[in-house]
Amino acid sequence: MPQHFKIIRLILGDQLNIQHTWFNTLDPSVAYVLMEVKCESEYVTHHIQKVVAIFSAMRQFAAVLASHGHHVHYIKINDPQNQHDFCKNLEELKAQWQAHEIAYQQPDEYRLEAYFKRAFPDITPVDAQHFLTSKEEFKALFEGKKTYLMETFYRKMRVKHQVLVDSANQPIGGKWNFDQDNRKKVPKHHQFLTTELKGEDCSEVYEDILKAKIETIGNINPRQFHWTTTRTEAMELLEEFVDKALPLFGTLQDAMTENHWYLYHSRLSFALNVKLIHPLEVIRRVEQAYVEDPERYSLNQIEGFIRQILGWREYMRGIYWAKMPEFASLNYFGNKAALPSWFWTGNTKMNCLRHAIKQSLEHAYAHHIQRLMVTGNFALLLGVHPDHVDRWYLGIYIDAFEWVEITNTRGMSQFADGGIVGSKPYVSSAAYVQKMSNYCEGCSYNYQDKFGEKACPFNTLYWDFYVRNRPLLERNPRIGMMYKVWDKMGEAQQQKIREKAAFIKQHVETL
Ligand code: FAD
Ligand code: DLZ
Repeated sequence: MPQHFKIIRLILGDQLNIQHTWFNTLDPSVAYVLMEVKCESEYVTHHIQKVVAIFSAMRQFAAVLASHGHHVHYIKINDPQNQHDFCKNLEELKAQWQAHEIAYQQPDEYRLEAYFKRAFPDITPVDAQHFLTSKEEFKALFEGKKTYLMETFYRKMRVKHQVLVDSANQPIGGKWNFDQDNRKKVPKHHQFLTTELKGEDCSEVYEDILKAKIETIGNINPRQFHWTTTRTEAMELLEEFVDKALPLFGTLQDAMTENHWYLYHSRLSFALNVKLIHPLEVIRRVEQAYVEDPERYSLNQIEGFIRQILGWREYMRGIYWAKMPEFASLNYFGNKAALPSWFWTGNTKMNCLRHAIKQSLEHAYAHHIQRLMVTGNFALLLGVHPDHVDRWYLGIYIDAFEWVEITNTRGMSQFADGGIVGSKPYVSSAAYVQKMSNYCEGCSYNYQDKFGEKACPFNTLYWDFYVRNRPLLERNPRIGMMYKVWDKMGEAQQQKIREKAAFIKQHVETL
């Protein structure tokens, strides 16, 4: 008996939101469609763990929907009838089922929004029911302003969602921000309290990806796959985080160490970004921990964590929709260099970069400060074209979806937006890495040296960055001081820095 459905509802790989109102009623005239398509797997070279995580999460989500009684049609990557194009597959099913309506949820990426608008000009997408700010709301907040500070936005969000505020809408604890308590290094001999989630076997998905010959980067152990790919696992991860990591999250959120790959970070970004879990669920759970046990969960831990999700995550999405598509081609400094080839192997003598890159290849993960102050910092100091930097970040990280990747990379990290996201570039010499990590201890380079053979390349490139970008940065009130220091340095030292920087750039492949 041929099947007939009146309505086809598409679910994208990052729309695995079981709490969506679409699923509130069982309707035999509706078929839900998920599809693994090559165009999504190949618009950038993804980390193998990212593709496995997405396919695995999609397949399990489809099974949950079916177990609830919904009709689900799932197209796998190697299915012979798969045309590897959302619209072609949908049109074919529409004809086959004699359906008269296609529906889809608002995609998170501009690229896909444009594609669906072109293909289905008469269809209005439904809300994905995940974010806490609408695109229109954020656009209105931004209207007529060159910048709109994250801090201003975050405070509005605290009040709007009544998070950590009292009855007069003032911040609990008397302050909106506890950042100054949150910049500690990992103490020597620190025993980490966090543990790994036990891995699952993902060999079947992995074999399918190999068979489809999808080009990927990075490593995987398909029998011990530890990323959360179901809502149940995401809820477990949240509980584990609250129990083991939250008590120290804030204190050590900027710290880096060779001894642990995620320290006290939550690893919830993938589950959040594919919508297995809702941001308010996470925020409310963390708030509850504080209310129940304020001694164990001090306010700097709680506020520091909530700021990331209620503040940064929503803010980045707002910037994305307010500034795309122009944002994707911004290159404030006119940078042109390529990324060194060791960004794909980690084979460099610079210990911080070696560790952050090898860890990214191993786990498809690095935490915020590794991304910002190690790899991102180095790329900016070297003058790498932001397109190359974006592609690397969009490919390598498990949680990388353009709306949150490009705003963090091109905006916050590379300052290619000239100051929309941040008020000054996040660059530093070796001093920052030394202060916040144990990377410099085992390094072939000397973090205190600027010119010698063993001088840390960050030190020279740091000055080179400021000097070559002087016309663009000198008038920035947060930076002007740097040029005073440079001018006082004296010609001989300045010349040495220029020569050393030129040497480093010429020999970057062998660093
Ligand atoms: P935690 O440290 O435990 O933080 C909790 C949650 O807060 C995260 O899961 C995430 O949802 C949110 N969050 C924290 N910082 C940010 C931020 N700056 N922007 C948006 N949300 C934030 N995050 C992504 O989700 N996808 C990306 O592609 C991505 N690319 C980045 C690129 C660069 C250059 C930088 C500097 C940061 C990037 N981030 C990105 C932000 C951040 O690094 C990751 O969200 C975080 O490392 C994920 O790990 P976690 O879940 O353990 O985070
Ligand atoms: C990232 C990704 C990958 C690798 N593969 C698929 C896929 O085969 N099918 C799918 O529906 N989604 C996939 N995704 C996630 C999409 O790229 C994501 O939905 C868009 O980036 C919109 O945010």
